[in-house]
Amino acid sequence: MENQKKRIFSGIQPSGDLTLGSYMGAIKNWVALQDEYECLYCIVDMHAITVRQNPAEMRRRTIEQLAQYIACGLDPQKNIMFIQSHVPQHAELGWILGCYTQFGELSRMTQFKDKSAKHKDNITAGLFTYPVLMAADILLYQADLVPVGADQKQHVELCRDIAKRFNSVYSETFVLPDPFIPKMGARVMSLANPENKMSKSDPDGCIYLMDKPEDVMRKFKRAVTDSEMAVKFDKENKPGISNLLTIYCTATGKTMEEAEAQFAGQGYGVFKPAVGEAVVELMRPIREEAQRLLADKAYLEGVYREGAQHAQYLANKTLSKVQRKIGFVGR
Ligand code: ATP
Ligand code: LTN
Repeated sequence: MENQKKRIFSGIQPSGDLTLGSYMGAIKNWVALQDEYECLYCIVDMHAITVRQNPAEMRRRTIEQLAQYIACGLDPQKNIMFIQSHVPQHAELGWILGCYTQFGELSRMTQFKDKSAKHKDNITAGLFTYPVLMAADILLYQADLVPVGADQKQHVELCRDIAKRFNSVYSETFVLPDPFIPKMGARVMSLANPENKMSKSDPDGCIYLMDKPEDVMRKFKRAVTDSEMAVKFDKENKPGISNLLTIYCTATGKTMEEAEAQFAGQGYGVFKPAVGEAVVELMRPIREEAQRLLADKAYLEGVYREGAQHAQYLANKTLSKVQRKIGFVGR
């Protein structure tokens, strides 16, 4: 990490199995950017516990998620891959940054509003301060770029505001990060309910990266569309078809014009299975490689242990600078 490359940080919560949404919105771009940047890719288990998790399931998913990161094409030799809770500096900086974040700012976060509406019986302080921990994740590593889906843009903007505020009080300390949001695939919608984002904690209409081909095909054949016949991109009036077209283009690399031309005059009965097949082919090598990697737990353990060590080294540099600036006595 001693060269001049710009830095990337991103993470995904082990709150459910990885989905086609997290692949197209985030991981696909992580893979594309891994040569150009120094990258840290994290499994953010501390974020996941902001809503109740089953402990055994979360442990399983955390390891599987690492295997899936690698299977998607992230090279452990090139990238630092680690588990958030293995680097306690995240929590320490998170506390400090919380003292530079306004209650009002956190109250305006749409993810908090959505999730607190969904988990009415468990609206914890952790759910509320979630974006502060996310800011700590990013700022600890002085990341320049944060590749995420569109839903996370607001959190990255808040992170920037917190960093600016801290810098203006104590002099230049943090790099201001930019979100990196893909032009296509930034917001994959649910197949069952195309008005909603495809979300791993909402199994209805969700494609999981590890789904078997027959399940993927079944979900695509059942995807909610409309009562017309035309395979045309029109987000307002044809949200289901527009979502399927976006998935098809992202999976195959075709442009929207090419896809529309390919399916012109054909019914949904031809189009839907074609999208399913494109996704099956996209996911097949990922699923097979993830299964192969999962058979070698010692290898995966080596990757996350080494990742945490490397991450701690980098995190400590920022954390000690911050502690000194705010007036903590050195240890
Ligand atoms: P949860 O339902 O537990 O909140 P999630 O399915 O929304 O989880 P996250 O872990 O929050 O997934 O997101 C992982 C990454 O994938 C983030 O960068 C997020 O923006 C992106 N992402 C998640 N869902 C989608 C989607 N449907 N379309 C595009 N990007 C997505
Ligand atoms: N909030 C993100 C996950 C996340 C993240 C991060 C993403 C936690 N910390 C730092 C980018 C950078 C989400 O996807 N729900």
